[in-house]
Amino acid sequence: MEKIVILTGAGISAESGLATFRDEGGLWAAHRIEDVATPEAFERDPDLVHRFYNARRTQAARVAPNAAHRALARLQERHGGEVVLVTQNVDALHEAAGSRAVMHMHGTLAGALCARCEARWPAPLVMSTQDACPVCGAKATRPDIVWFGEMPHGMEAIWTHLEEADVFAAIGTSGNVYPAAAFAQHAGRAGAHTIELNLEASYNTRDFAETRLGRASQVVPEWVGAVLGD
Ligand code: BV8
Repeated sequence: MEKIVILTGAGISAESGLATFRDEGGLWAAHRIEDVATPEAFERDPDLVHRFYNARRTQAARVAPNAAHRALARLQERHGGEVVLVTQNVDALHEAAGSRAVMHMHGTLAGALCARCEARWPAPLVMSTQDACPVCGAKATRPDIVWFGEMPHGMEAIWTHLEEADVFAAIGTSGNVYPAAAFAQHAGRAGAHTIELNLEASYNTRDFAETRLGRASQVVPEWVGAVLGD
């Protein structure tokens, strides 16, 4: 049976009520990346960075998965071949929809990390510079999120999955951020059929053999239905 590798981005969570990054009124309209999503930003103003992620963590706790998340969980459940789900998203909506083994390449809002000893633990809803690391006691706790200039998680395994994929689908991502934006080309070169499911053609739309435009809650269940033949 076909091995399917999927990459999701902020667009799959948009209809659940979470802001994307680069759309109208998106996160980068309200904050500059340099001020809230880089290690230098955290060095410079950790309170501002904590405020940015506390707001997103609180918002993410309030929303529910939509039909697109549920369709991917159904695909994982019902497809005879391997389905690998990689997400750039830091929310937990794939898990809430029943997906398993989700690879959060950019980290998660649910995780906390010690900038001193690299210990990890479940993040409280509100994090602050006054929190002490439960392992080393340093007041150096940060969101367990991959910022710009930091290495995304699981890259070795992801490149191998892409080389083994028969189908690679990118869902709700603008194709602006690397290395995720290079996945379609990498999978295509290794022989995968590449498909983008998005509200509008992504920045790297030329890397895809097939494009299905529309809202994720529409096009993802349709695509999953076609794959499962039901
Ligand atoms: C690294 C966590 C190296 C934070 C994020 C120049 C050229 C190439 C690369 C670079 C360069 N300069 C710098 C770089 C590297 C940099 C990069 O790519 N920069 C870009 C801006 C040029 N990348 C990095 O720094 C990465 N690390 O390269 O490390 C290294 C090597 C060795 C050792 C150490 C380090 C790290 C990147 C990760 C950064 N962290 N997020 C947070 O979440 O707060 S990235 C951030 O953008 C999010 O994670 C998100 O996943 C990602 C991409 O955004 P999208 O998910 O695509 O969202 P976006 O809003 O852009 O698009 C939404 C899409 O949905 C749109 O297409 C829209 O049409 C669609 N949509 C909207 N509504 C719907 C919909 N679709 C369907 N239905 C709807 N209803």
